[in-house]
Amino acid sequence: MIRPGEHRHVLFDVDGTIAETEGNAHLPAFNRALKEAGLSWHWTSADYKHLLKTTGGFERLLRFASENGHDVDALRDTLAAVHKNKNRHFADIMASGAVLPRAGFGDLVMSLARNNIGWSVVTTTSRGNWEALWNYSLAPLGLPSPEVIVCGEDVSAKKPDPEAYLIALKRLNMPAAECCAIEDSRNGLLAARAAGLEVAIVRSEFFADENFSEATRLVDELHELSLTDKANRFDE
Ligand code: XBP
Ligand code: MG
Repeated sequence: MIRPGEHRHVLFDVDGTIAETEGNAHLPAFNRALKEAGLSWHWTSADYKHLLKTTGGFERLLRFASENGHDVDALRDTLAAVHKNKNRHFADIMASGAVLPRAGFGDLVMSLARNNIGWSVVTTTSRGNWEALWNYSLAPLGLPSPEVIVCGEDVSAKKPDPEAYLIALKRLNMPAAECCAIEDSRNGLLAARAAGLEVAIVRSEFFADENFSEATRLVDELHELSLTDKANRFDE
């Protein structure tokens, strides 16, 4: 079992882990931006589940274009603009208050703080998306700020590449053995494991049926990972 009480720091993935942002915000934001660009593409939830195998919103647009026989090079600039507009819509959706953190997230962070365990954010989403989530959904909970925040712009290779996790460990100046990660996707699990971290998976809307055999712990909800004040470790 993963025991962050035996770790000094917990590294949180964002999308799907801290909040169900994919179906509630990224997907509708993509569809709005695609429509505004005059493209006749509309992604269903099933389309998006397939496309989520690629991390990164821009990379996801390129994948869709390629899989559907479009001239990817000719569309590159258009899709870069669609991605930028998608992130504007994402921020608007977050500002509307439509996306709350997952149940138990605030209590988990507070339980870590009471046990002198720090937390950081390791995501390959755009920094603006993290900032929107933090400002509108998380900061109002009165949580301590994460120590380190690694986002998509900080890396040359997105998850499942371990780069984002390796950068976080370097900035924290901590070895992997003193930290653990919480993720919701196979790509995130592979990224964290390749950086040498133990991983707890929290099942999410789009990734619940993925192979998580390399995870140390698999839960349905974040409150299952909360620490008891006395035990100083994840409840079992
Ligand atoms: C997050 C993502 C992101 C978001 C979109 O990866 O894959 O692509 O869906 O973000 P992870 P951008 O949760 O594994 O860190 O559009 O900003 O790329
Ligand atoms: Mg995720």
